[in-house]
Amino acid sequence: MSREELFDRLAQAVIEGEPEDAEELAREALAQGLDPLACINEGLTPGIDRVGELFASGEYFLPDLIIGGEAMKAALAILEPALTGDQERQVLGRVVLGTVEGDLHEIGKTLVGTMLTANGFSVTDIGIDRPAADFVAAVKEANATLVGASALLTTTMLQQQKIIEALQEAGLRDQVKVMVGGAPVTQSWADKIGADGYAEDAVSAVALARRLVSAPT
Ligand code: B1M
Repeated sequence: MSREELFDRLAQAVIEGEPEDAEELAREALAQGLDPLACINEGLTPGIDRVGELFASGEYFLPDLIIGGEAMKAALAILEPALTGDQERQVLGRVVLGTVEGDLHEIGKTLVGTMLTANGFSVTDIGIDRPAADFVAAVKEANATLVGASALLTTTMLQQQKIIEALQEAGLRDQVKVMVGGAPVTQSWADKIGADGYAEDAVSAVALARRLVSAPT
């Protein structure tokens, strides 16, 4: 199977909601020596974006969204360890990462965490649907230098602002840089709420995190 055909079939497995096919194709891609990040960016992501479009246009319903997400997760479970590798690295910074309160979307957040880990950050992933207080507690616990808040819904973006306010109230705002992301989030939103940075995707999240901790890019 050619590289393009494999990417196309990965996308199709997500669109059709076939976790087993997605997993098998991911294994095949790695066996062929394909770059796991390219499999994600050129196969899985166009697939899940198409699922989102079909949902938005009313052709897909919630179960389709769920099974599309499951298919993407099944393939990521195979591809992500290949991104991380197992070399020992110098820790560039300690990151507390989570999806904000009221928001159950985990795939993008987890991918950002994997990429940060793969690039030398120590990541405490506090999960999904996490209130601002949990971010604050995790910053204290991990003595973190960076906070990453993911939000996928226009209604939950507001929680990113709550996290910044909670860090201020806890006297921790000077200790940590805050980065925000997620499909509806923009640079102007990040500026408006006083975040230190916005990243559009997992690759730019790594570049941003490096910049925020002043590591060479
Ligand atoms: Co939901 N959902 N969903 N969903 N879902 C969206 C986000 C939506 C755009 C679909 C649509 O209508 N087209 C829409 C939001 C509309 C809006 O508010 N603007 C939507 C909706 C409406 C809903 C529900 C309300 C549906 C309902 O119940 N009626 C509901 C809400 C539940 C809740 O959270 N309270 C809901 C539920 C779900 C599922 C749980 C079923 C499922 C998630 C499964 C899971 O995560 N385990 C799901 C899915 C799969 C999607 C879509 C199709 C895909 C999201 C995804 O995983 N993308 C999504 C449409 C879309 O985005 N195309 C949609 C792949 C992932 C790699 O990308 O998460 O964008 P993404 O992350 C990227 C970047 O955004 C960035 O880097 C990542 C990697 O490149 N990034 C960061 C993300 N976080 C970052 C943090 C950073 C930096 C970068 O720094 C900290």
